[in-house]
Amino acid sequence: MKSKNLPLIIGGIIVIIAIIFFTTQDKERKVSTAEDSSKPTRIPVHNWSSQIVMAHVIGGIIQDMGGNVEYVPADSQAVYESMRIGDVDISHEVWQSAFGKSFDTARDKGGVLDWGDHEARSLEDMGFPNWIMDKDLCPGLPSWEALKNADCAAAFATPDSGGKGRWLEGPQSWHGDLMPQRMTALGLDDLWVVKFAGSADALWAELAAAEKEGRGTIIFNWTPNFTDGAGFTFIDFPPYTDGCRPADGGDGKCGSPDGYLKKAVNENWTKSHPAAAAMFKKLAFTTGQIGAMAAYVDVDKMSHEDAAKAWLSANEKVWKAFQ
Ligand code: TMO
Repeated sequence: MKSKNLPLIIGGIIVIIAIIFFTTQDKERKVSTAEDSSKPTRIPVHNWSSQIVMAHVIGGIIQDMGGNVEYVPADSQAVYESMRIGDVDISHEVWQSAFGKSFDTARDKGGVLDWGDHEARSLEDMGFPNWIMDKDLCPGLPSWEALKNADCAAAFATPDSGGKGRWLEGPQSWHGDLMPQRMTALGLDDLWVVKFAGSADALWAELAAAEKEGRGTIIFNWTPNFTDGAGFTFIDFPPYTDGCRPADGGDGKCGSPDGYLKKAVNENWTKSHPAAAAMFKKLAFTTGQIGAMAAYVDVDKMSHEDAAKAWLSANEKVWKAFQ
């Protein structure tokens, strides 16, 4: 009798051990997420595609963990002070060239923490589509010294540029007068003028228009972006060194840094939302991943929300590893 029941008893014990094992595993996972306040994590939204898509990607990851999120439209310079005083909780694309100074200021005042870098490095600078070199519109590019040539400048004139060559800068909210200052410092302003685009979309429209018209164009652009690998070259300016910019006391004769792409957080949020904070610290995207987020919008013309959903479903292994 006894020996007949033995397999049943052993089987029963195994099942009970398995149930205990899996329920405690599950509990452990839920407990860490349940530590987080149900207050929404406030994620800032700026005015370029990868940043907006990544906001929704991160929001989606936090929601998957059981958390709540809110998207807050924010100025891309003022956001660091907003984060410091707790009006937004995180910043997921701190670009060194454009925002390093504002980030440093907020961090040094206290209340903002450096939460680590993405895997991608960043560059934000003036450049041009490669067909301009194929057409030889400005011999000597990508060296900035090619811009000293009057024939080169003339090939980059537009109706609003007063006969000078035009640099189409991004919106002035990104880095103020950095490019006009650089143009003057390098002695290029007799031949060239800076105009500001109203939006990132205006930059991409300019690329298409210039190609159609067969005229030169120099625009502000950055990497990681959807233009990576699509035939865009950044101009080689004199190298960046710490302090070379007028805002930092320098003479302004320098290009942009080979920069970091950083994450930052409000310190109190890391205490109220420890599970989301641990995930966000681990989160680090590559150049290819960030370029793909932008391409869903700027190439495939998806909405930012749909782009984030598409990215999340195509890259589940990537983001599950951060949780
Ligand atoms: C901050 N940006 C990526 C537009 O240079």
